[in-house]
Amino acid sequence: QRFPVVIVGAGPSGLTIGNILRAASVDCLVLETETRAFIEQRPRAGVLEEWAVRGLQDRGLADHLLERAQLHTQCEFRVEGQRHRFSYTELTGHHHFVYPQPLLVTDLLREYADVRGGAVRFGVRDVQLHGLDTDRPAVSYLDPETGRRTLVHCDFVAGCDGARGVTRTVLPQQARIARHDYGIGWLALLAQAPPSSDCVVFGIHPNGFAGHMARSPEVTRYYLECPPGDDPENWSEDRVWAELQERLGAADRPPLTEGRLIEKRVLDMHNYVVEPMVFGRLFLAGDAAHLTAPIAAKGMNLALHDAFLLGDGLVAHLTNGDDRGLDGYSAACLGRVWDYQEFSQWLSEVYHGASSGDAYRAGTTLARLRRLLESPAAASAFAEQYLGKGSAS
Ligand code: RFL
Repeated sequence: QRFPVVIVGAGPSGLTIGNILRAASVDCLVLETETRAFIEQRPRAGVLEEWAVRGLQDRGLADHLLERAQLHTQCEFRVEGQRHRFSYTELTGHHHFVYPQPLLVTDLLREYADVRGGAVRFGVRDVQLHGLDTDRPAVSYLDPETGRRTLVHCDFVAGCDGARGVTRTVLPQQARIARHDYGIGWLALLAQAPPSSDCVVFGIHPNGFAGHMARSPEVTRYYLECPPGDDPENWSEDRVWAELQERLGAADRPPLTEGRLIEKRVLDMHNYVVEPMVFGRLFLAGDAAHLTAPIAAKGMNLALHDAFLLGDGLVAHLTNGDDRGLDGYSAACLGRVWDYQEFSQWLSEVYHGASSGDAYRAGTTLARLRRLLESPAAASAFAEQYLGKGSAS
């Protein structure tokens, strides 16, 4: 078999690249370890930045999203029982879109496979990459039906297989992977309960950070800071709701609306960045290349930014022999990646300083938050970073 491009991973980055290639009639094959039903339901992100939605829209990939996404215009910090609203749209004229990741993946997959005729194999096992430093690379995998190894020749491999994938592991020794460990955990929860606020709420509390994010009228995402590596079984429904009520409590608001927990997992908060994002004919995109803990809700946005640049770069090379996009790919992605990494670190201190057990850090954290709420210059700098850099390039 031969395809100009093999895309490893059917997440937001891989499927966006596949759609861009198919729109230009470039053939490609997407390889995915999970089933279609599984990836169409896997809950994860939900916050999309305006430039990212515009980038999807420009490529004909946002019709459903624009019909169904909610617009978010403000967020709220809760500290010591007080509520502090931060209206970023009032300040900047820009907003966030909230659209659950499984819906976006479903839209992208339908468009890719069912409308644009893209090839995809689900349930593949033991994906291996070959000859990446030659101009005749290949990818092989175990076919789930026959159990036989299938070899696919290609010109390029897009490594879009996320944080636990295989493509990052084949990088040569000299590739630089910069890592940062926050030393904290977040218990990530999905509750079968309507949102308890019309916006994202951040609870800054000595017991630890807590977050509230609407996902749909029936489902709400919550986060609770916990020790890294904590066992989700330590968190009974009663304990979860008691901590959420305490950390997100506000004197002038009724208690949160409780509901059954449908997801409960501990995320160890860490980040990494692979530099450069290219090795021979392998181009990494999304979480395969860089992870940002969900502190600032940036991961899916970065994955889409990479996908736009890589999809467009591959099309330019394969249809016009124009190499500029591919040559500049890594540097163009990494500018935004490092910008978002820095913002995540800054925001992490706001969220976690008060519960660090260190009175000095708690003091500076609260000063940071006060400045953000009181100084117009600090507020507009925060709004700009929270909403993400403007261009969809
Ligand atoms: P994905 O989505 O992980 O997709 C990778 C795909 O590759 C498959 N795969 C393989 N396929 C073939 N061969 C292999 N060897 C393979 N190994 C893995 C996987 O099954 C999967 O289908 O990566 P992609 O496309 O780079 O997209 C990245 C985003 O998914 C990620 O950054 C976000 O989910 C991060 N994130 C958030 N980002 C936001 O922008 N806003 C948010 O509000 C937000 N909230 C979150 C999040 C991530 C979370 N978790 C679970 C880490 C909330 C959570 C809880």
